[in-house]
Amino acid sequence: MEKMTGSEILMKSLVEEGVTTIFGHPGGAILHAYDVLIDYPIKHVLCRHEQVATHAAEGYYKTTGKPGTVMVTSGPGATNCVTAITDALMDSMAIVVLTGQVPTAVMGCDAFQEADVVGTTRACTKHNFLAQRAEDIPRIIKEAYYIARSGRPGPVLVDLPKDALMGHGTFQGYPKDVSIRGYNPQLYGHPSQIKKAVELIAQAKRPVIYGGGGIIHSDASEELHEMIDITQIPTTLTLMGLGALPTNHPLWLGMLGMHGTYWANMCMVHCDLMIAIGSRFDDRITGKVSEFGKQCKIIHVDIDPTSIRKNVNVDVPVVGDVKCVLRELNKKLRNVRRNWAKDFEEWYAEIEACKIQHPLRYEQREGVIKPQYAIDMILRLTEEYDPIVSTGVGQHQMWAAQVYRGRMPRRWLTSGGLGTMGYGFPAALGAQAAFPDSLVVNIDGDGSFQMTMQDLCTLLEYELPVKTFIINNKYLGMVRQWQQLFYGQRYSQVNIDHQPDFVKLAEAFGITGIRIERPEEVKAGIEKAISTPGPVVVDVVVDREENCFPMIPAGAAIKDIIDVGEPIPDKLFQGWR
Ligand SMILES: Cc1ncc(C[n+]2csc(CCOP(=O)(O)OP(=O)(O)O)c2C)c(N)n1
Repeated sequence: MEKMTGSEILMKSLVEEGVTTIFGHPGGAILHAYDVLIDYPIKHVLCRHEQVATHAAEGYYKTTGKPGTVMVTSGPGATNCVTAITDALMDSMAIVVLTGQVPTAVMGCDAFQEADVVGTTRACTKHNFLAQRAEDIPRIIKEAYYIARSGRPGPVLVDLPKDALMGHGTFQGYPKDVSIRGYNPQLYGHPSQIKKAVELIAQAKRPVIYGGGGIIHSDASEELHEMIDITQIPTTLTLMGLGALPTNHPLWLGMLGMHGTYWANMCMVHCDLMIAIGSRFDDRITGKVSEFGKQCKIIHVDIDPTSIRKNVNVDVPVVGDVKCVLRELNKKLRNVRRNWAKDFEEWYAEIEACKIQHPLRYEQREGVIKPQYAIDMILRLTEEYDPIVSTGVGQHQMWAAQVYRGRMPRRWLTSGGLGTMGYGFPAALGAQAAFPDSLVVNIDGDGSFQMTMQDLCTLLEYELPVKTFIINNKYLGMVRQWQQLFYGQRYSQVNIDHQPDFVKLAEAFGITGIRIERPEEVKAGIEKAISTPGPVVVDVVVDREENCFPMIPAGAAIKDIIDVGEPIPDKLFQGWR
């Protein structure tokens, strides 16, 4: 049996695991692994910040379905990943983060660049490991990837002390199987729960399907289509679920939630059955929980048993992988004798009326570019390329989600659970590294972009032709909107009109920069960005004070949704006016 250093064992294990790309940034404690990396067939993308590397790994995972890998040094390298690791946990992203650590002998001694990374990330990883000896590494790596991608996907961290990397151990081969005591994600729904679910669906008069990111994670969009084909039930998706159903599907209701479509939200209020699939009843969806789903029965399909009845009481929980459960459900639903579409005629008519009364709308007048117009045009003009679209966090994100035109899963990258500004650009970078020939479009905010824009270098170095469109309102727009609506227009620390000249900034990085300032320039500017080879940054200067509607104010019930141009009811000011 071969003796090798821990670093060699690590690289061999990663290759065996099928890892072909690592996003990372080197440093003292992880130096040895970086030295060995050179000799292995793994592409390394050197990001300029560890948060970027980690979001990039999320983008890689979301677009490929294969866990993303990150490698960073101890202390500051590892702590710089924490925001993105938390982001990955909240959005169920399978990533494996390999962190260097000081030698075991000095751990706990305030050694240079020491941080208790296992302790720090306990609450923000699905699981974490400390690999104390070289020979533990293959088992730990195998388990790390297995845990990251199985069940409800999530981030796993492996802390690698320097002596474990530099020390020698016997490599007994990479394990073929994994068995982790107490960890057995359940794939198939319980037959009696499936039966109950089918009974409820068969009787429903006003049902709605509310799908989430779980559909994407379990590659179940085909099964979802099938369910809709059989039952003809109108379907809405959460921010994380976008792409699971083509947005031109006749039963597609648009996104639901705080800034979802008026009619999708109304369906949640007026339905008699809610079929939640791979979604977790986030507060951005439920609004005031005590008012949520009072009028209807609820079926909840989820692989994570701990998410069942966490926020909302449900009538029929089905624990299992969304794909497996939908297959089982579809098999049974096929046998239900019912004229579905006919039975739902009244329900469809009601939804249609609501849609006509409360459409998504904005008015593009002369002079100044409406952000919705710019975003709509970006998505329209890129549609034919079947682009991968990422966003930052804020108003631009919500507008992009409202008019998202994706027809396929794994093409939409956005930070849902944690809402991390600075996510869009690195996620796009990671996706482009996975799909160098795809069109990757990052719709960003001027505030969000400034959080991670240093990695423009990385695009150039690795020939990643990401097209970034900054929807530039010179404000932390979403916060300004809340201050305007709920804090009596007292704007506090939201003005960011002191900002770099984004065109010059791009040029300083060796990248094409384009500015679009007038409505009539929008179309040509976007087309130029798409046709220009290589990475491009487009500064789209938009109306500063546009607000994002519809909106369910935080803590309000869904029925209190505010549409475009409607006055904000007094009770929502909570005394601040
Ligand atoms: C890291 C981080 N810090 C703070 C926030 C709070 N926050 C949410 S939206 C927002 C403003 C976003 O501004 P910008 O990126 O310019 O987008 P806009 O809303 O103007 O479209 C802020 C500060 C956040 N979500 N993430």
